[in-house]
Amino acid sequence: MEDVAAAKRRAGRSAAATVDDGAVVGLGTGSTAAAAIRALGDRVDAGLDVVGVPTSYQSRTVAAAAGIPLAEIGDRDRVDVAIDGADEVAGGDAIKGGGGAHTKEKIVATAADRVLLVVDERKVVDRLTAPVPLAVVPAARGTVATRVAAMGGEPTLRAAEHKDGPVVTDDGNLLIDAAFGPIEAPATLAASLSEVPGVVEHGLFVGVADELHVGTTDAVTVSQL
Ligand code: A5P
Repeated sequence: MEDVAAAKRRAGRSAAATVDDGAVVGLGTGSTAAAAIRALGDRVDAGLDVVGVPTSYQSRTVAAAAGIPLAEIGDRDRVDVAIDGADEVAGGDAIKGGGGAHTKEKIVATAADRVLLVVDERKVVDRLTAPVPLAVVPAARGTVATRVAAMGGEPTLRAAEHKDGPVVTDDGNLLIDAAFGPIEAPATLAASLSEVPGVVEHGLFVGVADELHVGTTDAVTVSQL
């Protein structure tokens, strides 16, 4: 586990090192994005001038503790660079939303000139296979589950771990994890999921990322996507 944590820190530091002075930086959610945020905070301590745009309660908290000046995406129309983690990455596509923050993560990433994904090597796969998180309006939880099943998926309402009942996102939505097995055509599935009434956002990020920073136990590899 310590190896994985070190790999995440390496990926985070690598992405944070590319941020230019004066940049507006989208701050992703999750443990690897948090490593990047802390590394960016170290650069702010050393004099870097940036504004961070958080994607969740968690990233706002980590960034504030790291001393990064913050703005809200609702007050911005663009971002210079977004740094975020992923649950799986295959080529230029990713599945996000393991932390339930993919709606705001997608808003921020698609407003960014450059999107850097930071992952440890376990996340890199040949084909996306993980369940696709869906942020769902609470009243649509039944109808969305039915539509997912009709599309050949297996829907699971995400249960909270330290609360009875479901996870409720920062935006007040529920999460349905939709398992489709290996995804042959991510863009086609993404388009279909976007059409389901009550789905606020799905966790397929198709062609959104520009650069991938993969941390291993002793190195980082950076590739253009
Ligand atoms: C948050 O909703 C997610 O998109 C995360 O970015 C993703 O789950 C990766 O998190 P870890 O870096 O903690 O694995």
